[in-house]
Amino acid sequence: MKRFWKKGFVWILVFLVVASAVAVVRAATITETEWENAITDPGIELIAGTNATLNVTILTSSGDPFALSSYTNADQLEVTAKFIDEYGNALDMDGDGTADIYTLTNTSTPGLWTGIITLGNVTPGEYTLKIEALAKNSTTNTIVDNATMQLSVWIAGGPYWVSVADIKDGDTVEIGSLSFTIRGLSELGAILDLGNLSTKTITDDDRDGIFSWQYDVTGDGANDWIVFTKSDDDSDRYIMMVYSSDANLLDNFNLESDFEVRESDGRVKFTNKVFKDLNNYKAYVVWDESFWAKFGIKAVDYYIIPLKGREHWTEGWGNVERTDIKVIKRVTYLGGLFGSEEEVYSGNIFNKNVNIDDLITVFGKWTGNAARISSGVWEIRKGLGDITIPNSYSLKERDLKALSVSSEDWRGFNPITKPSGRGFFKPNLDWKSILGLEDDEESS
Ligand SMILES: [Ca+2]
Ligand SMILES: [Ca+2]
Repeated sequence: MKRFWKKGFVWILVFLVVASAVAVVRAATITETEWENAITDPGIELIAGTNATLNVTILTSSGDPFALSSYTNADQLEVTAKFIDEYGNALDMDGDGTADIYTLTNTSTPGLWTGIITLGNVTPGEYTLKIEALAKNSTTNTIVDNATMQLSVWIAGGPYWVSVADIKDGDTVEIGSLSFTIRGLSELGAILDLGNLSTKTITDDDRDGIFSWQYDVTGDGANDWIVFTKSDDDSDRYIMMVYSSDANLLDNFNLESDFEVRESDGRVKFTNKVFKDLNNYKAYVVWDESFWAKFGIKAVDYYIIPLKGREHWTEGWGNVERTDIKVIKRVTYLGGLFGSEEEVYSGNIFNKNVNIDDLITVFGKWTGNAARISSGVWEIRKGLGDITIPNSYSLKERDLKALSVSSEDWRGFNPITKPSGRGFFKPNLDWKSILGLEDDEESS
């Protein structure tokens, strides 16, 4: 929410700048910005250590392309970009101690200016980029025309990125050779207990709600970023993000060892179950093991199904956008002679305690991403979560394909291989679509 408002605020700022520019008699306008070598969906995101190209279209106050030929009273044009602090001062973005101002040059298209935005290993987070165009008269030493624009830009700490939801005091995190236990996590910062009486304290010095630690977690000699931030929703939960330039990050992240925990209410929690690993999607059948189910009298089974396709697994602008699943409830009587099926959940699970019938909880716990710079998006390669079920149920892990052809995962009949149903039980859901089988047919 906070970021939304910040983003909204920046847009209001942009609007005010544009509106005030219109009110002044002579003022140019920046009409369009376009990025190359950057993440552009769902917002502008630059990656530390990567050179992005910024293209800007500018019009003069009289609506002509921002070029010397458009002016009779100007002999000098200047277009610059800089990341600014809250006072409007340019920031040092490559760590050499000097503030950085990027110069844009005119392309062969009049009014289209271009420049390279280079970034060192700056702290990941939200930044404001100010673009400024000036037309000057060097004889009178005056500015005869000008335009400015401010953009909110997220700077990612590297092209590989892991997001972990609901990180809290007492959690132990293992990444590569690094292991730490989190203590005293609050808005002020956190203390990381590294073991052997050694601790690392990280604080939110600039009070932007994000605090981070630069450390080589992958052991390749290049520093990575461990970032903590409060989640965007009202849950008060914290998200931990780790950014790296090392692809091994996604494999080094040791949250994958799955284990079972008996909860205080008697239910069993299965942690770090894989929903997505590249193109391999895994469904979970929550199988009724009750007395009535075993004797085929009445069973209530649930199917937790990750949705296939990039549009269901998206991340960007410093947070997880979507990790989508569907949960189908299938009730059968007399071994499937009678029955019904119903979609009981459809949507995002990341950092969400999805409650199904007060029986099952699904929580999207972590994602592992890689930047696909050429297409301007992040790709969620891995998505894992926790599933909590009653002790009168068992959990079966199935590939979507295997589930669609198996007989042992369905009471009575498999609704994909037998869409006409059996007895008085006629399936009414589009199982092929739910399991993403149509996509397979199209692509094969
Ligand atoms: Ca610098
Ligand atoms: Ca590293």
